[in-house]
Amino acid sequence: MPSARTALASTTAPSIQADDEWSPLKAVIVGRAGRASFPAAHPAMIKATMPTEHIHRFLPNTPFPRDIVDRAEAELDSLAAILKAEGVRVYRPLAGIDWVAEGGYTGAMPRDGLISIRNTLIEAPFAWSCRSKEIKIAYGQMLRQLAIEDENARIVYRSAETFADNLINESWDEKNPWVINNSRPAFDAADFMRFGSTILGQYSHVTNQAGVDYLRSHLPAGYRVEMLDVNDPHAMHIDATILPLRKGLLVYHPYKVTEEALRAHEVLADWNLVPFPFIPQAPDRPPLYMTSAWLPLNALVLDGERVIVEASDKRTIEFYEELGMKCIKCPFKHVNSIGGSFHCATVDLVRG
Ligand code: ABU
Repeated sequence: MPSARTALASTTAPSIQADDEWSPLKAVIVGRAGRASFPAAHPAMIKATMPTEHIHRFLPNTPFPRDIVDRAEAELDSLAAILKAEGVRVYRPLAGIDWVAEGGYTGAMPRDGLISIRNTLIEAPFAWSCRSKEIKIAYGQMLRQLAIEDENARIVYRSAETFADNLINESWDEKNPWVINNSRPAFDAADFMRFGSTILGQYSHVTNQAGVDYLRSHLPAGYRVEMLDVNDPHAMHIDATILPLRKGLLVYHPYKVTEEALRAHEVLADWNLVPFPFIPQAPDRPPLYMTSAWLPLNALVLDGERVIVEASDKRTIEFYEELGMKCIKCPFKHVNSIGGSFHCATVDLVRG
C-alpha cells in the first residue's frame, strides 16, 4: 500500500494563501514520480505536443525506464530536503503509486493539475483523459488534510461536466490551431501564471475557451484572467515561456512571446522584461521525453532573491546571478526527462 507523508499541521498558519510566483514561499507541494508511465493520451494530442522523436513511445502500459524514474524520485526527495532547509513547509503526495496499473502518468508534475489563487486551490480539468484521476489518486488525501488544517482554505475539485471525452478537434489545421475543441472545459493549470489579482494564461493544445471560462468562474472575487498572445504551434504550458523572478522583473522565451505582447498587459507595463539570452541545450542523456530544452525557464522562485536551478546548468546560473538572484543548485535532469522541471514539480501553497 502507498504510504502518506504530509507535513504536521500548524494551528495558526494558513494552508493555502498564494497569488503570485515570487513572494516568500512558506508552504509547497513537491511531487513524487511513483511508477511513472508514458501518458497514453489520444495520439493526436501526443503528436500536437510531444517531441517528434519520442512520439512512438506514448503507448498504454509503457513505463519510463526504471533507472530514470528511480533517479527522478531521488531528485524530488532532494528538492524537498532543500526546500525544508530553506525554511519552507513541504507537503508530499502518496508514495509508490503504480501509474502503469492506473493507466495514468505520474504524480511528479502537480503544477499541471493544481493552481492556488489566494485561499483557493483549483483542480484542473485535464484535457488528457489518462490524467483525469491523477490528483484524486496522489493528492486526494493531502487536499483533505489542507482543508482540515485551515478552515479558510477552499478546494475546488473538478466538476462532473469536465470529464466528458469528445475533445478531439478532427479538423485540426492552421485555421483551427488546437487539437482540442470547446465541447467541455479543459485546462492544465500550468497554462497560467499568477501576478497578484491578474492571472496571465495561454490557449493551448490542453487549454480551451471553456476551460478559461471555467477557471474564471471559480476565482476568488477581485481576480481576473487575461490571455497572452503566444507564438507556439505546440503550446502546452506557459511555465517555460515566462518566468517572473521578482515583482518587476520577468524573463521570457524570445521565440514564443514578444516584449510587445507582454507589455500589452497592464500588470507588466512597467516591468523589466528580459529575453532569455541563449538557446538552452538538451543534455545528451537522459532524454527529454516530453519537453523542449527550455526548462531553465521552469525554475522555482523562493522569494524574489533565491531561485532553484538545475545544478549543472552553469550558463543559466550565471545569467540569473547577473539579474541579482542567488541560485540554489539541485540536480534535476531525471525529473526533466519525465516531464518538467522545478516549477512543474511543485505547487506553491503559501507565499507572502
Ligand atoms: N511543462 C513545461 C514544458 C514546456 C516546454 O516543453 O517547453
